[in-house]
Amino acid sequence: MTINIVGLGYIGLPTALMFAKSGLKIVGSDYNTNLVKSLTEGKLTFEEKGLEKLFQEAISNGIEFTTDYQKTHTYIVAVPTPYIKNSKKLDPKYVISAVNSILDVCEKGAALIIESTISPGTIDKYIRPEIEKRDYVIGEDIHLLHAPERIIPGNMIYELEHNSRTIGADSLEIGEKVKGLYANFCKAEIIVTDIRSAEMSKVVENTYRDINIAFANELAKICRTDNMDVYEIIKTANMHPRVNILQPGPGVGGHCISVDPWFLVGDYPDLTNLILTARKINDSMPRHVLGRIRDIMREHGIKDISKVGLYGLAYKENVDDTRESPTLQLLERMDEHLAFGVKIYDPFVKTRIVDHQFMNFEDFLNEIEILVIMVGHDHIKNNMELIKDKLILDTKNICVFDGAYKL
Ligand code: SAJ
Repeated sequence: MTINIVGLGYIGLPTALMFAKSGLKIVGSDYNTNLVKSLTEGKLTFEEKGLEKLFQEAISNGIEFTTDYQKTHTYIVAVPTPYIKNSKKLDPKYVISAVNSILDVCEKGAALIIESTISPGTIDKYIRPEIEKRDYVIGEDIHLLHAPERIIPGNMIYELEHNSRTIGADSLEIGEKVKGLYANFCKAEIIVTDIRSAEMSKVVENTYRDINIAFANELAKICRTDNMDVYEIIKTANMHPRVNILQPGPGVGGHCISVDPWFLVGDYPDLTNLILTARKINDSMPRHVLGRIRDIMREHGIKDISKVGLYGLAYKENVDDTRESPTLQLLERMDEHLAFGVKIYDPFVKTRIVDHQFMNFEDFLNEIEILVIMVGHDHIKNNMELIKDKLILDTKNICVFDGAYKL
């Protein structure tokens, strides 16, 4: 029996490879011809720890990549679910289109498993009607499931195997069958629940983290005004057995934590005061970093913004993913204020995506006086010697020597 994985991005590809490694017959489909071509030629499309090895194993097990959808019995949909900038609501267009393409070819009784993160109620509101339009009976002709992923970029392969997961299904029987499928590679607990609870719990998980980070960021601002060490305070508070405050930083990026809470705000605008405030605090952090850069420039009489270098374009450490990254958010703010010329470097980002981006670390350092650490890549942790003589704004608290400015 073939499993057709639809969408071969950050989630779909590693998931497809894990299934293939476990010995199942896997076909990965994506409408992006270049991506399919690259995978078919044995070239990965993004960097991730352990992915190359897993890719080779999956290839030996006969994984195939194509732009077509397969006629089969099991589909896993992992397409993007962006949000609409103004309304902050989820845009389900890619999921709807994938579901329709599947309905065109699937076998009777097929299981359609949606892994993409969706806002609570999306399946009832947008997916069921697409199926019913075709006079299919849900539960007989098609089985609908939601199995949200939980893996963190940078540690995806390990987490695919070791994180527990949730399967939302209309019927317990089908839910249990799909649980058996995932148990081929997932060694942790798999909980079967209803579809709405699965949708909601996924968004709640990421919102919880967003709120916790917002608290840390707010503490950082409070501590800044009265010259207290926020890291020391969080470390001390976390000694309490029931306290676990996350770390402040230059902002929250990525396609998950900075996006999912908006689904709740968009759908329940009158009920999401805390969630909205947390979002605003985290979105305000790039501006706070700008303020800190201005403080340091003033203190040292530096007037030329091109003497400032931002280290890190990715949204977090040791990944090449730049979606919603705090550095990009900061550059956007600077553009609004007509402040151009700041220099940028990220060892993971090998194509030029912004102005004044350097491809060589030492060239970058030679051009700047103030180094702003936006991302705590291992690369900079291993190169502390090279940056010692700079003025440093360390937004990630990774500098091992005294004298660096903090958030
Ligand atoms: N961040 C902080 N302080 C912290 C931790 C993170 O400022 O203490 C920032 C990071 O620098 C980054 C952003 O938050 O900009 C998000 O990074 P992350 O590592 O916390 O999370 P993601 O977006 O890479 O992955 C999250 C995970 N969700 C949770 O931890 C609840 C992951 O398990 C999900 O699978 C993923 O979202 C997703 O796909 O939804």
